[in-house]
Amino acid sequence: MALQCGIVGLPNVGKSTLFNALSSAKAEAANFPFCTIEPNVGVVTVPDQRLQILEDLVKPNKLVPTVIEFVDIAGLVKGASKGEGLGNKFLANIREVDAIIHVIRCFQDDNIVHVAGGVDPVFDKEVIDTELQLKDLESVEKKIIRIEKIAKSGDAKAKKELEILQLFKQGLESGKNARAIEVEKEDLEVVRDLHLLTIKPVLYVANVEEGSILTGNKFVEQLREKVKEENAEVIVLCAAIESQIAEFEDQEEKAMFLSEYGLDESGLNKLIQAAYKLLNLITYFTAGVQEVRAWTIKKGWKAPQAAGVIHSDFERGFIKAEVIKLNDYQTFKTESACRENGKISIEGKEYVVQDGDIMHFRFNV
Ligand SMILES: Nc1nc2c(ncn2[C@@H]2O[C@H](COP(=O)(O)OP(=O)(O)O)[C@@H](O)[C@H]2O)c(=O)[nH]1
Ligand SMILES: [Mg+2]
Repeated sequence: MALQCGIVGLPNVGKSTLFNALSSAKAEAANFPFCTIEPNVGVVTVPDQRLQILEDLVKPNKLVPTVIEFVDIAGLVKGASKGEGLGNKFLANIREVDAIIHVIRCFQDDNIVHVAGGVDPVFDKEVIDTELQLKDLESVEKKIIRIEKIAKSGDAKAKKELEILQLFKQGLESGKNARAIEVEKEDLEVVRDLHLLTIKPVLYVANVEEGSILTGNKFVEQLREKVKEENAEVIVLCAAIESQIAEFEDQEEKAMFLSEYGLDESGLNKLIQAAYKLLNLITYFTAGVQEVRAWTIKKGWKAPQAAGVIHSDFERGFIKAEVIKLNDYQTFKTESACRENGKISIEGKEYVVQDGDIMHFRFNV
């Protein structure tokens, strides 16, 4: 179940540069898959050191990481919600993704035209937010018209729904993103079918010039100040440099290049991991000699549902799960040594799978 993150932003902010860097990032091992499914959709391996740890311990024939997908969504412009600049098509693309990576230009380069004149991250963010909000407003208003008719006939449920829809309408009209509108969790059901654009989780990428990767710059400060109340993550990177970093196949050379910029990790790695977290995903592992593999689930999933990611039979016929914690595996080296030392716990249907668990499912169908 590869979830998708859409790369969104004004034209000329570095979205495609970032997407291309993600697409060409040489995986850490040859058998890590990467492919571009469509010109603007890329499957990206989620970097995870724990896989290497398990590989060293288990020495499997195959190592399979987990992946997420990135979609390069063409630049939105002011007026997109009214169809400006192929706006409707791009907004439809955003509707399909699970989370939004909003790239914001924080680099000064006179050779590269800024659509609105000067570099102004706060203004840029607002342009995009407004277009998405207008589109959401349209969706909410359409549903209001529909529900109003039912509410008029005295339907209590419709009346309640109408109230909630009005809250969203007011919020959007006042310039709020849907994700910031405070309603009860169960009330969100009322707008679920609308697939609102501004309800999707978001993180910001501040695309800076190479001299500011470590320190940030005044534009980054402005952006941080602006998004403070959103609790959203801001990742500072230089897309141009990331595309160079992504080209290295030799890990030592790559590390040297990174260290020249004072980095211990590429911005892309940070971004991929942040995106994974943004999607509310965690990883569990299966570790056998045939294959050591990372599996993606949503945080909070119980063991049977988590097992279902491997095969629906595992969920249907779930009996129990044997769970080893990674640090126990590291301490005792093998599964049998973990067993002898009482480090395998037997868990039932109610067990909530934790990030990093090494799972073995017992099932019967
Ligand atoms: N100086 C500088 N230029 C960049 C950077 N990222 C992208 N660009 C340039 O900005 C222009 C637009 O980039 P592109 O990725 O196509 O932007 P998009 O329209 O958002 O997809 C290109 O000429 C890029 O080379 C960066 O980090 N620094
Ligand atoms: Mg582009």
